[in-house]
Amino acid sequence: MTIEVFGYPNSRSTRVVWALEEAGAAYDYTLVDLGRGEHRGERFRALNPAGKLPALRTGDALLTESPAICLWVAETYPDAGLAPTDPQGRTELMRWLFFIATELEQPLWTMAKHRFALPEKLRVPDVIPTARREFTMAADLLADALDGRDHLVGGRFSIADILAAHTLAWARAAKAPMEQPALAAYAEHQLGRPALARARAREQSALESRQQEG
Ligand SMILES: N[C@@H](CCC(=O)N[C@@H](CS)C(=O)NCC(=O)O)C(=O)O
Repeated sequence: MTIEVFGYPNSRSTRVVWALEEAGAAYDYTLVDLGRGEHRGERFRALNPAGKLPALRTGDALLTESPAICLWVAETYPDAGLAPTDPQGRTELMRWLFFIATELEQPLWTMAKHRFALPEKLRVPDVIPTARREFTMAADLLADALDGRDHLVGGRFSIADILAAHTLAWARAAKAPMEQPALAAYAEHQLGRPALARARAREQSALESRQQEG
């Protein structure tokens, strides 16, 4: 099976590359240079009309949406144990994947859009305090769930931890309020995994190769 990931360093593609590294999967990595707007170009849009990263191509299928792609990795490499298989564990896993995508990540994205990502005339700085408050509420809930636990689901590392830790790293970089001690300890622990270091190195080296090509 050939796997091709389309990504860019420090974007949501890191989640997918991290999951593939945890699974010990072989994959090709294609850099889509967000800085140069390649995601909006005809070539990438022919593959993913949404013009967003990450995307993963395998055979004839093109997969998008980072939580869904991570789930595909977990199910394609079951021996890696990246997702529970029992009904209750799967429901818990889905609960956290949806929670992270809709409750934890969205306020961060709203802050980013209204600080710098949207064209200036579309930014509404007044929404930022509300988004900060929403992020704090979601982070409190996550911190309560993690109090005294190293992992979100099933007492072991799973793709829920990949999504949560990656989002917390984003929150830290965005200086979002994150005062809950349980979150800092959890993020530190997950972000120190060797598979994440390999994922970051792979994405960074693709960017450097591209920069050398000019
Ligand atoms: N919900 C999507 C979000 C994808 C997304 O917004 N990706 C960003 C990079 S982290 C992107 O490609 N942005 C380009 C744009 O919106 O023009 C996912 O989780 O995969």
